[in-house]
Amino acid sequence: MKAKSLLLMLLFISLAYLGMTQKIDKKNTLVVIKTSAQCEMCKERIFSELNMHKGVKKIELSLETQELTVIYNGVKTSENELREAISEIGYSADDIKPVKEAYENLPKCCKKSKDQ
Ligand SMILES: [Cu+2]
Repeated sequence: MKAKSLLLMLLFISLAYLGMTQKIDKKNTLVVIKTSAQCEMCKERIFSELNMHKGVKKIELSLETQELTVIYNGVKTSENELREAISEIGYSADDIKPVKEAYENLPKCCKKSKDQ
């Protein structure tokens, strides 16, 4: 009887723990997005946009690989919302194309090399 209740307690504890870790994961979701960022100016533009975006916690961008890493709260936003936000300021985000007007307004050095 005693062993049974101990086992039951253990089960409850592990279930509660599992629920907790899942919540923590969802609130700290990581995504890597391939962008069309070309230079430091692009980096600044993307950072200032995403820093205002709800749920965004941490951003990193490598200009060498053009890969943007974002840690975000998956309850407040989603990877597709992030991609949309990037496309709205003129950059491609994975297979989402940049919004045309925004892209055209970018300085020449920030456009894709084929358009320079
Ligand atoms: Cu640029």
